Amino acid sequence: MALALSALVVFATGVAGGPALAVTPPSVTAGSQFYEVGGTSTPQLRTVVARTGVDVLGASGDTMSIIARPADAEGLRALGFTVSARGPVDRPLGPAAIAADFPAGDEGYHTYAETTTELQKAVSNFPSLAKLTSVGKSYEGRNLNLLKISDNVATDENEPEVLFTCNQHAREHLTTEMCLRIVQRFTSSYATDPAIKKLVDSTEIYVLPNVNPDGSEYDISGGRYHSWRKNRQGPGTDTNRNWGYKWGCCGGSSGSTGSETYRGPSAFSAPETKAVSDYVDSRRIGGVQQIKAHIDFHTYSELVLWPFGYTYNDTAPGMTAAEAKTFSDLGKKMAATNGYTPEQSSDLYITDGAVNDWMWGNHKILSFTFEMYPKGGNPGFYPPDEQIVPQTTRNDKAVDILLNAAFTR
Ligand code: 0X9
Ligand code: CA
Ligand code: CA
Ligand code: CA
Ligand code: ZN
Repeated sequence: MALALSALVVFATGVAGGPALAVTPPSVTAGSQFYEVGGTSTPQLRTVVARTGVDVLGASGDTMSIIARPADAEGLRALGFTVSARGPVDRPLGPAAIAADFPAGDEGYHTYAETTTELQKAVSNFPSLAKLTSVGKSYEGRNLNLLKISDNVATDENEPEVLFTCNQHAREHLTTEMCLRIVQRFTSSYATDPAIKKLVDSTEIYVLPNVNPDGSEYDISGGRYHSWRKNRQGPGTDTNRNWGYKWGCCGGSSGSTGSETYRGPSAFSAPETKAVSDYVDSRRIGGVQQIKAHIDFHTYSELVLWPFGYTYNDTAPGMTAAEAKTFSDLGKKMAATNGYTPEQSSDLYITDGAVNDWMWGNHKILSFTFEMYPKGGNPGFYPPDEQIVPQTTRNDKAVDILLNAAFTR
C-alpha cells in the first residue's frame, strides 16, 4: 500500500513535469545518459566529480562511469574532464506492481520473496545450524531478514561473531546473491567439508541479504530495470550516507533530496540503517562488542575498501597507524584471493555517513566494503545471471579469511 501510494505521488507529478523534478535523481530523469569521465585518476579528482551530484556508478583506472544529464556533462567538461556519452537511460514507467521475478533472462537472481524462501529453506534443511530472525522493518514494512549460522544455533555462545550485509543499494543485485552464497556454503557443505565445519563451529555468522528490500523490489518492478540506488522513503535516502558517524561532515554526501547520495534529514532517518545499527548496538554485551568483523557487499569496480571514508588521511582520531595497518594487511590479503584492488575507502572518493566508518568508529568492528564484479561500466549493475556463480564463489576464500580474522580480535 505504501509503495503504490508513494510511487503514484512521485510519478504522477513527474509526468506532469512539475516540482517532482526536484525529487527525481539524474538516473531517472528524461534525457539522462550514461557517461564515461576520463582524467579521474586520483581520489581528489573523483571526489570533485562525485560532489557535483551526478550518479557515480563505478571507477576503474582513470575513468569513472556515471549517469548524468547533458547539462551535468557540460559542467564536467568545463571543469576539464573528458566526458563521453555511452547511451541513454530509460525513464521508469512506474507505478508498477512488484515483479514476480527479474526481467527475462535474469530469473536466476532472487527477488525479495525468493530470497526469503531460500533463508527459510536453510532453516528447515539445517535446523541445528541456521536460525532466521529479523532486525526490524524497511520503510514499506518488509522484514530485514537476518540468518544466523553456527553450531548450537539457538544458543548465544561465546564465539566471535561476524556480520555480512548486502544490497544497501537497490540495483546492486549481485550482492544479494553473494549473501545467499554464504548461507548456502556454510550450511550445505557443513557435513562434508571439515574446513567449513570448523568455521561454523567456532564462530557465529550473521547474514543480512537485503538491507534495502524496498529499493531492490522497486528496481525490478514492471519487468525492467530502473537503475535505482536509494531506499523508497519519500525521494529516497542513500542508506550508505545515512549512518551516524560523522554524518554529513565532509562533502561526501548531499543535502539535496534529488541527489543519488542524499544523506537524509538526520543520521539514521532511514528505518533500514536504524534497524541494522540498533541490532549491532545490541550485540555490545557487558561492554564488549560481540561482532568482530563485517563485510558490506556492493557493486561494482572490484575493490576491497576499508575506513575511514570521510577523510583522505590514513590515520585519524579512532584510527591509529597500527589499526590502519591491520586494515590494509587484511584488505590486501583478501584482495590477493579475488583479484580486487585493495585501498582505503577515500582512495575511491570521499564518503561520509557510510557504514564502515560507523562500524569501526563506534564499535571497532573490522568493517570492509567489497565492490564486486564488474571492474568497469559494462555490464555495470546488471550482469547476466550466468555471472552469479563465478562472481560469488570468487569471494569464498576472502570470506574465510575474514572469519579467521575475527579470532584475533
Ligand atoms: O559510494 C558508495 O556508497 C560505495 N560505492 S557504490 O558504487 N556501491 O555506491 C562505496 C562506499 C565506500 N566508502 C566507504 N565505505 N566509506
Ligand atoms: Ca528468480
Ligand atoms: Ca555456536
Ligand atoms: Ca555469541
Ligand atoms: Zn553500493
